Amino acid sequence: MAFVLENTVLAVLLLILTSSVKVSIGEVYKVGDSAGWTTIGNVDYKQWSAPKKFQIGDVIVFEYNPQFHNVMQVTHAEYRSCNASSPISTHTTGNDSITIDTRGHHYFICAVPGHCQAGQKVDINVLRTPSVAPSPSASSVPVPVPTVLAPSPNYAAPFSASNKPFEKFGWLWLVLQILFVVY
Ligand SMILES: *[C@@H]1O[C@H](CO)[C@@H](O)[C@H](O)[C@H]1NC(C)=O
Ligand SMILES: *[C@@H]1O[C@H](CO)[C@@H](O)[C@H](O)[C@H]1NC(C)=O
Ligand SMILES: [Cu+2]
Repeated sequence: MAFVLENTVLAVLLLILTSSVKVSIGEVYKVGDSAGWTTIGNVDYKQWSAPKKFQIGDVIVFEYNPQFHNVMQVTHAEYRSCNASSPISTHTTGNDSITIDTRGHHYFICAVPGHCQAGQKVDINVLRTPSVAPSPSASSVPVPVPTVLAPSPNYAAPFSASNKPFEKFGWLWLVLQILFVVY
């Protein structure tokens, strides 16, 4: 019995470890995939974003011809009404990488007249991460990874250090919960 228990703990720990590693690396999402950010071809950006599990630290890339389009982050009401009169932020390079660093909805529209109305608008919704402990910021900051994806080590380092005990405690808590359910 003890042997089985130990194996279960190990398996669960491994599972949680691998899943949390996956969570901590920011994914890069190109809006519209190969179509990019456009009004051509009636790209359904709702359909594009709906199945995606966006996480904090993910990078959203808008690729477009800056002569014809732009990117503005707006509020929900402005997103719905395609109102670009007071954007939260404006991006105009044609190759804009936006790192998502808060939970919830992030609404983006093209402010060129008619484009948002034609469907050039997207909602990036970051849900709660299911595999990490319920601490205020533990899951939110990507652990610095030695790849080009690591967004800013300077910012991430102090956080990940201070969150270590929290994360460990979270795993332990999860394991105990699972064991409690199993036995
Ligand atoms: C657009 O949004 C701004 C700021 O939110 C608001 O003052 C303005 O009335 C809105 N315009 C329209 C046409 O809804
Ligand atoms: C956009 O920028 C990324 C790096 O941030 C680069 O890899 C990519 O080739 C660029 N795309 C275009 C069309 O310039
Ligand atoms: Cu446009």
